[in-house]
Amino acid sequence: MREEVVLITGANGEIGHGLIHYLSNKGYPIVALDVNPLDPALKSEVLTAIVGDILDQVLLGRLVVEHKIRTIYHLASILSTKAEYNPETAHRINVEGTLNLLRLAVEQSNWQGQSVKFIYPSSIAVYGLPSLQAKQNSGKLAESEYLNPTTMYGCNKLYCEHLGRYYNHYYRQLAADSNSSLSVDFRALRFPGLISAETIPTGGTSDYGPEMLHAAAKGENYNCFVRPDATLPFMVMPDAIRSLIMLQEADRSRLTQNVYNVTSFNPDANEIREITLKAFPGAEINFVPDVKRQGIVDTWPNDISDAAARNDWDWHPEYDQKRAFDEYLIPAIKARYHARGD
Ligand code: AKB
Repeated sequence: MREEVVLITGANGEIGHGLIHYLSNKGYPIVALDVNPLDPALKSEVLTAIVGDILDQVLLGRLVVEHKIRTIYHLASILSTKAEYNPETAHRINVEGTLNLLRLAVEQSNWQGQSVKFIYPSSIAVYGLPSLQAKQNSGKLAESEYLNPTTMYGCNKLYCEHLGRYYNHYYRQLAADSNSSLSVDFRALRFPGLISAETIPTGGTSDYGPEMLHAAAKGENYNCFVRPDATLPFMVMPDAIRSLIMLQEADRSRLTQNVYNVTSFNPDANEIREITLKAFPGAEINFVPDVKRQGIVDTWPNDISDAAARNDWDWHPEYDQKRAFDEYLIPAIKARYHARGD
């Protein structure tokens, strides 16, 4: 009999790192898929590491045959800033790639005669506020507000939320009509900017938070690409991983929606600079705003409401701003670069 596995796409990314550590500690067999060879540090934690593209239908077909995939964490995507350099390529990877994985979930469900869970990280990029004034006055945005994304990445994420909802509904209906158990159980989280002590993101627009801290710890000067007053919601990686697991484990009958906001704290860029300077007094951090990246941040919300997640599956972040920096980010980042001798 084929072993039941968890499939993680985009396994090499920063969420992938945290998720692989977590799931492998819990004893889950993991099939890790990424376009680049898996970080050697993760190799011993997965059952199989596959180098390949989510647009490669043959590769995905092979996955269906070779593994019994019970849960898919589809993390692979091109982030917001990078997507603007080549929007059509981003669309192919972010949208067609997601569609391929949804189809894989259907085929797996068909083989197994049971539902396959599809966990999808969406983003605050799905929001698009019309002006800075609206951003400042809109408070905590609920899932249904201001869904007018201005970036290709935001459009892709919003559309894929809808695709997931469609697959949920279509196959549930089909299963009911044909008395089968074929179904895709799609669940999405809208993440704020994420900050990890272990990895630095690439190609995102909320990257100034993690980049500032990591640069200071390495003794490098940092030019922050947004204004001091730029504000976004953030969360640290341990909470992001917890939220993915909690949503995956949540009782389906309690879920009132397919997409849930999760968040923790929402500092402006100057606050992150102040905290960083306190931890690394010699650091040099200047503000050199980039018009395009600042323009993206100006359309994303200052804060989002995670009330539905709190209500439906008892979500709450374990790290507020103080705890995130004092107990996780600063000690772990110091230890990391100290150990490497930077
Ligand atoms: C990005 O900046 O593109 C991501 C995100 C907020 O989804 N970090």
